[in-house]
Amino acid sequence: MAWAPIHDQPYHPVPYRPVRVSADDSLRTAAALREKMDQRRTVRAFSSDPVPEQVVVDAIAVAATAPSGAHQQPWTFVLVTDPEVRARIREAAEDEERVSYEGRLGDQWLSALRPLGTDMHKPHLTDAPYLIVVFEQRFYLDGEEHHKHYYVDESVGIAVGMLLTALHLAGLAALTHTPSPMRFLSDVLGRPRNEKAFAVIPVGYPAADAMVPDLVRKDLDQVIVRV
Ligand code: IYR
Repeated sequence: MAWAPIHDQPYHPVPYRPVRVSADDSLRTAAALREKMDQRRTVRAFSSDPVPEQVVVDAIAVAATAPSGAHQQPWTFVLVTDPEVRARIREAAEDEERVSYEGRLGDQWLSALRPLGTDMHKPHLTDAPYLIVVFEQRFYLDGEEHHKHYYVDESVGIAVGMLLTALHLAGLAALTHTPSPMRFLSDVLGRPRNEKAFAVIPVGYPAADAMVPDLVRKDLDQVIVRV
């Protein structure tokens, strides 16, 4: 069945009968995934080595399976490869970041960022072979008619999480970059007025000399509360 806007569609249930996975297989799969995902790191230094585009397209396809408010799938993934467009994005992002790092962020925010070693320079925006610019669709635009989308941030956040997972499992590195403000992305990429930039995700292989901060994840007993 082809996609159509979901508003005004009737409820049409169909059977869902996935094969039951044995407890042993579940345990094995979950433990392996846990170990693999614990190796994911946010990378800020990318190699310009080429990456098969289909890997990135498949990862975006994974993201687009995310659950969403009222199944409205309120996302657009702009896959940017054009070096000129990437250069324009970098220039505009660095202009904003300069203002941020030179005062807009404030002392508390700057000290929160210190362990990450970030600054106003964003070479990843031109070094990584792909930028995925994620836009959230605040509403559906049908001619002049607006249809509000629900739980847009939650939906797009889940989709981005799935995107980062898929990219990592496919052997690629990524960075969740949120230049602020992000308005310039709509202008540079010519996006319609129902869309708002959510994140810029450079994707590629890490640079051969990539370094990451020595960060420690919380223990599980700090993040799980059993009731
Ligand atoms: N957007 C800025 C600052 C920044 C903010 C947070 I919160 C981070 O986790 C990392 C960076 C930048 O990209 O440098």
